[in-house]
Amino acid sequence: MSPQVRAALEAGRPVVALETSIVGQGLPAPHNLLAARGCEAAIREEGGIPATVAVLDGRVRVGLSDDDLERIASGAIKVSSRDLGPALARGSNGATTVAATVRAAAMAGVRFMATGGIGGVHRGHPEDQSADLEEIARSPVAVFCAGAKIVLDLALTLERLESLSVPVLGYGCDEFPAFYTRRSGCPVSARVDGPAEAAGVLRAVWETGGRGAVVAVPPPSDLEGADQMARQAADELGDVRGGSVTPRLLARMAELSGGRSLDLNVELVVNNARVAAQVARTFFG
Ligand code: PSU
Ligand code: MN
Repeated sequence: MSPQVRAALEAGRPVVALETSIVGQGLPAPHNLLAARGCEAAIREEGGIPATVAVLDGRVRVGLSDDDLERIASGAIKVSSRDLGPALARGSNGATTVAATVRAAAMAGVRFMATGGIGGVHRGHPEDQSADLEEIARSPVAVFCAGAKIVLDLALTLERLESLSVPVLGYGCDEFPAFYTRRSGCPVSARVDGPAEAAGVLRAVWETGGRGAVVAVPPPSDLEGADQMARQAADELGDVRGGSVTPRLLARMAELSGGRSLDLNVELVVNNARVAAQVARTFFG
């Protein structure tokens, strides 16, 4: 843990964890570092402390310097929760997914985390389910996101979260956002309006034995034609499977949208970090 994160946790200040797979794999330069630095700045503006997570030189790190961030941007393997052991033992540099990040956050005692979109059940390949879902169910961390990427099967993803007993809280919305669009047609399990209600609901979730929760924040704007582009990107994937599916789909969405998906991706992840910090501040206030 960085000294700042440790001191903030000891003082009961609002700490918000951030993932780095978005830096290492999800977004190309310069959007990746813009997103990471934008999230950290938004959390600080709201009076919070950012705790960006990665594996560096085989150590799980909670709270990165800007040099550390640049090392992740310049080349790191994708580390989901099951990859933590091998990455540590081999001394790797790793960019952590939501799954690995919530695990690290839980180990450090951080309760709030922000990302762009969580992983989920892939369209047409329901056997490809992100470890994000199980790991959120296990870790007492609230994950702020703009839903799950539109390239996923949202209805099946929500079914899995229901089976795993993970509350899906719509932040000022009744529908689960679809990352590039505000509406998906799929209902959330409960709606929360504003930081006070969100903080109160999370407190009650944790007091009644709940562990992880998803807080779904609608993206600031909609990407025109996102649904069509997502279908095309998924259709074109062919035999690609496993961990490279998500980065490939995101890259194809960027091409098909002429780069607009990248700008929206940066905007929405920074927005999620800001909302997470506002809720964390209310929670600890
Ligand atoms: N969604 C994005 N960008 C990303 C990811 C999701 O818009 O970079 C990353 C997150 O780190 C998420 C991971 O945890 O992809 C899910 O990958 P997989 O499906 O392999 O579990
Ligand atoms: Mn996957």
